[in-house]
Formats: sequence, structure tokens, C-alpha cells
Amino acid sequence: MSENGTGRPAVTVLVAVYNEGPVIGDVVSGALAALPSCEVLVVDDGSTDGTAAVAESAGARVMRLESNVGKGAAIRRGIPEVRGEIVVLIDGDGQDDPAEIPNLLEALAPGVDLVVGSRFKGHFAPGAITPMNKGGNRFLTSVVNLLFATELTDTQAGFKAVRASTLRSMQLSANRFDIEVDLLLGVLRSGGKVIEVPVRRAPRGHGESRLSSFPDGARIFRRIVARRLSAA
Ligand SMILES: Nc1nc2c(ncn2[C@@H]2O[C@H](COP(=O)(O)OP(=O)(O)O)[C@@H](O)[C@H]2O)c(=O)[nH]1
Ligand SMILES: [Mg+2]
Repeated sequence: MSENGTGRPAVTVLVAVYNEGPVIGDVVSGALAALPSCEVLVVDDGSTDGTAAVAESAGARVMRLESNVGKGAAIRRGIPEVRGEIVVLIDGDGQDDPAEIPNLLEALAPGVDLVVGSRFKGHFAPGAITPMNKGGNRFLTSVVNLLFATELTDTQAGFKAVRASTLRSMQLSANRFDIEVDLLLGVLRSGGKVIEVPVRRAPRGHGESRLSSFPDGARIFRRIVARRLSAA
């Protein structure tokens, strides 16, 4: 997908990161290799390990937040700044493969409002997720399917494609990892169509997941139930 004649990129790849210095460069350059005309916007959430400088030298536009606000809050801060008409959300820790970005974009056909990269339809490489988090994801996905009459396989995936206009029309409020269901259920609640495409999930190349199974799982569960009640 190329520029759209306005000098603006058609696609913005939006990456919210915290302390991913050793790998963010590969994510940015991988996105630019997969889609040379895209803009990569990195929201650096108060990192202390040089993430912002690495992202910038790999070709990203970097928005720096003074202090750590959480993944959801960082994505929400980035949304007004995206210049593309389509936004690809991808994790900045190297677990998602930027080479798969074109697959997500291709699936964002007319009539489709949100494309989710499903690791359950695709593949988790060994060590890509803990058994606890995998079980938690399956449970939370069953709750969504039950409450929203969907047949989804992966409600916690961060790899997504969505139009900027859709993002801007939603009232997102999640600060942490509950941003994934905030966005997904926001689209479903407004009658939008969500489809999943298979993606591969790699293990983390450095550091550890910042998702805490119980507090974050409980926060996500509460948000799903609250969304269902407010939709009723
Ligand atoms: N902006 C921001 N991003 C974060 C924060 N914590 C994690 N992330 C990013 O969110 C993505 C997924 O985080 P991670 O801890 O690996 O969770 P997991 O992949 O679900 O186990 C990565 O790109 C992280 O850099 C945070 O506090 N703020
Ligand atoms: Mg991760």
C-alpha cells in the first residue's frame, strides 16, 4: 500500500513500548521492510533503556511519554498522532512478526472493521506464552464468546489492523493490557465486523512479559463484563 496522494502514509504502524531497547530496532525495521511506505509511530512509555533512540535511528517517529502510563494509555495517547488512514498495532518486543503485516492489511477488506492476528489460529512457538497465560486467554476468550455471541479464538492479541477513523470514533479508556478487549468489544458493540487471521507468535528475545496473570486477568475480566452490561 503506498502513499495516498496527500503526502500522508496510508498506513501507520503503532507500537507502544516500554524498555524494549534490544529488540525495538528490529520491529521498526521489520515493519518498514514489510511496508516501505508506512509510518512507524513508537510511543515510548518512559523507557529507561534507550528504546526511543534505537527506535528513532531505525526509522520510527517517536513520541516520548515522561513517565510510564501502561500499554493501553500509551496506545490511546498515540491514536491522535497517527497520520495513516489505517493503523496496524503490533507489540514492540519482537513476539509478533512484522512480515505478517501485509496479511492483516489484506484482510481489512470493505465491510471488515477490525482484523485480529490470532495466535491460536496460527502458532505459538515453544516458550512464546506461559501455560498460565494461555489458559487465561482461553478462559477470557470463552467469556467474550458467551457474552457477545462470537466465535473468536484470541481476544488478547496485540497484533491488529483497524481504520484510524474506527479508533477515533471509539471511547477507549483502558490503561493496561485490557486495551485489547476495550478495542475489540468497542468494535463489536457498535455492530462492527471482526475477523481473525492466523499469525505466528515468537518467544520474547529479551526480558520478561510485564503481564501479571491475576491482576491483569481480573482487570480484563471486569472490563468484558462491564462492556456487556453497558451494551445491554
Ligand atoms: N507503553 C507501554 N507498553 C508496554 C508496557 N508494558 C508492556 N508494554 C508493551 O506491550 C507489549 C506486550 O507486553 P508484554 O509485557 O510482552 O506482554 P505479553 O506479550 O502479553 O506477555 C510489548 O510491546 C511491550 O513493550 C507499558 O507499561 N507501557
Ligand atoms: Mg510480549
